[in-house]
This record gives sequence, structure tokens and C-alpha cells, in this order.
Amino acid sequence: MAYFPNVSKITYSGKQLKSDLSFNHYNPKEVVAGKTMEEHLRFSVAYWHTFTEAGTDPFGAGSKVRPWDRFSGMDLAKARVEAAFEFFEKLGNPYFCFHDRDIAPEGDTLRETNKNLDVIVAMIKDYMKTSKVKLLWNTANMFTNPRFMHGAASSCNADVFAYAAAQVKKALEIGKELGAENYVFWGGREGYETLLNTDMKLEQENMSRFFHMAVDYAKEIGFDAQFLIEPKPKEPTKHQYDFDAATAIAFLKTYDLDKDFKLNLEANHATLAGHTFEHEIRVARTHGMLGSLDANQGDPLLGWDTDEFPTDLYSTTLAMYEVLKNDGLGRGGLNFDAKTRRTSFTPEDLFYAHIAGMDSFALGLKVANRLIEDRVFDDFIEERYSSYKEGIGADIVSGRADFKSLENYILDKKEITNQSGRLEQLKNTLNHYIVQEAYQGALA
Ligand code: XUL
Ligand code: CO
Repeated sequence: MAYFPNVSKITYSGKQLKSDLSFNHYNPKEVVAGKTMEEHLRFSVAYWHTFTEAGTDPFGAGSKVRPWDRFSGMDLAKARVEAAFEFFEKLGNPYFCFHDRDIAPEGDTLRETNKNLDVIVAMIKDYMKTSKVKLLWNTANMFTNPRFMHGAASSCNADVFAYAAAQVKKALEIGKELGAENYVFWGGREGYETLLNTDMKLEQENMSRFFHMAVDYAKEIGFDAQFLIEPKPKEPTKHQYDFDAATAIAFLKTYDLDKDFKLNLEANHATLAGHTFEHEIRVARTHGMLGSLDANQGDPLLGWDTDEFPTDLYSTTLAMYEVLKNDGLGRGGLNFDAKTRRTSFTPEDLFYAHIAGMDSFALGLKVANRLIEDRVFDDFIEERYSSYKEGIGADIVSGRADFKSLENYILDKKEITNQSGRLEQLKNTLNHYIVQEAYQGALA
């Protein structure tokens, strides 16, 4: 059954200025900095946005035309798997990701829900035998069902904590069954609305207990995926505990979980936290905690999580700059946690959108690599901090200096000379690099 009859295998064409159903920059086998683009970028399709999302918003019903929507219940779940593997085959993405509730409907009890999952997981496993696509990560949806109104591991209700634990237990078993390389915890409703009814300390301690139980169970069943926390500052909860990278790292260190977890960072979540994507990646990278990325973008004019496909070349370039400086993402990848706009409702739009995202990151990778090769920022930064290489600066860095020696050094100095940070010059250089690489890609 062909769910995408109007689309054939997407290949690299490389020379079109006008985007069509081919890649302009993403050339999977092209080598950049000693690795193929495919190895650098490890693109993943998000099951929820691509195969289950309907295009609803708070003011309107779903708008998306999805040929599999003529089915319902378990038949719909099966049709989605068929559509998904046709989509993966045509797009050529090496990975995909899902929540448990994306792939199979809930039954009346958790036991029934798990039975539904078993059927679909067996079907996915079968497809994976002949497909090249692998599971980047799976996760548990503990935010849609009303039972999670107060949170999951941070809920005030111990029965909900138990339900969430059983749900993650099953999700870990599924991850092992399908060979997931990572397992993600996004704290959907792990947060609070008002301190007037909240025991913050107990909620956070309970979350840490939950994570320790998850680590223990994964070890027990021999599931060796990298565990990832995905920070987000708000939405749906007003104040979420995993606010941003720095907050999540502090939490993991406080509760002795930092050896078992890294971070999955999302561009739109960074925007909501008042950060850039590259800021979040830099924070994680400097702590050795960069795990994986959710590749999307937000809209600075809107205060919510719009989950747009990434097309902002500054953001993709600076994100890939951080990734290259991190020597890659290891077991992580670039997951398109992104949906087509409500007005881009056709099945073909799903391909145009992924092509836009993949081309934007491929171009970002090429630009970032040239910026690093040419030491554009490295040389500048090295010079900017050169005062720490010798004299009093070297004493500060090596630990030889103390308040008394510093006072002694500076007390009678008449003038302090600063150098310009050259911000505008650097931004203009970045523009030149992006434009030149884009031009070569489009017209070479
Ligand atoms: C929500 C979000 C999630 C996680 C997985 O904002 O990003 O889809 O990526 O639960
Ligand atoms: Co996400």
C-alpha cells in the first residue's frame, strides 16, 4: 500500500536554487571533516509529529490530510507503521523516535495498553529487519492522559507515581527489544503551577527516586541506552523542574545522577527559556553532558512551542559548530521534533519540511566546519583571552595568585587597557561564510 504515491526516493540533486523533492545540501555520503554527512547528522523522524499529529490548535480542529486516517483503533496504529516505513524508505533518514502512546492506543487498563503495544512493537521489529532505519530513542508519554494532571514522577498522588513507573518499565523493555540507542525523559508535567499547594522538595526528590529506579531497571534487563533528560522551562506546566540545561545539570549532580544521564536539547525549548540553541548546547558541552538534539525552531514573536522545522541557517550553523567542537553527538542524533504548519496540510509537505530541515543542518555543518578549519572564532578568542597566558593572568589560572598578590600587582597601576570585542565584525564574517557556502551549494 502506497501512502505517498506522489513521492519517490529523495536523492541529492545539489544544483537547484528552487527547492523541490530533492536535497540541495544534504549529500549523505559527502565527507566533511573526515566523516560522511550521514555520520555527522544522524537525522531522526519524530513519529508523533509526522504520523499522529493532526494540525489541531486551541481554536480549530485538525487540518492535516493523512491517508491512514481512514482507519481507527489498532488498524490505524498498524497503518501508521506501514506509512512510517514507506516514509523512512523514501526520505532516507537513518533514525526515528517515538513515545509509547504514539504507536499504539491505550486500553482500559495498563495491562491492555501493554498488549496493544506488544502487537505494534512486534510489527515495527519486523519492519526494522529489512529497513536500514534504527531507533534513536523512545520515551513514555506521561502528560496527555488526564491521570497525569499533577505530573508523573512529581505527582502529589502516589498511585500516579506507580503508574508512571510501570509505564517507563514497559518503555525500557520496548527500547531494549527495538535496540534504541538512547532513552529520553521529557518532564511533560513535572513542575508546578503554584507554590501555595506544592511541596517542591518532595516532588524533586521523588523525581530523583524515579530516575534511580529507571537506571537500576535498565541495568537489570541489560538495556544499555544512553539516558537523556530533555529540559524545557514551561508548557504545559507553568514552571517545569528541568527548566534549561544548567538547571537540569544541577539537578542531576545534586541527586547523584550525572554519571547516568546526558541532555537532549531542543532549539524551541531554548527559545522559551530565553536562551539560544547554541547557548544550551555550549552549557551541556562544557559539562560533558551533551547527548542529543531535538532539531526544530520556535518563533520569537510567539510565546509558545511552535515546533517549526529548522530553516534558520544561523541557528543550524552555530548548533553544528558546537557539535563539531564536541567531536560529534556520540550515540545522539538530530531528531526533527517539528511539525508542518497547519496550513501545510498535504502528505507531500511532510517531505518538503524534512528536506528543508536536513538541508539547513547539512549547510550548517559545512559552514561550521569551514569556520573551524579557518580558525575564524578560535584565533579571535585565543587572542581575546591572551592576558591569561602569561604574567598575572597565568598566575590566576594556575592558582598561584591570591587576593593579596593581586592587590599588590594592581594597587599602583595607573591605567588598564581593554581591547574591542569586535562583535559586528565577527557577525559580518559569519554572514560571509554562510552566504558563500549556500551559494556554492545552490549553484556550483
Ligand atoms: C515537547 C517535546 C517532546 C519531547 C519528547 O515539547 O519536545 O515531544 O521531545 O517527549
Ligand atoms: Co522535544
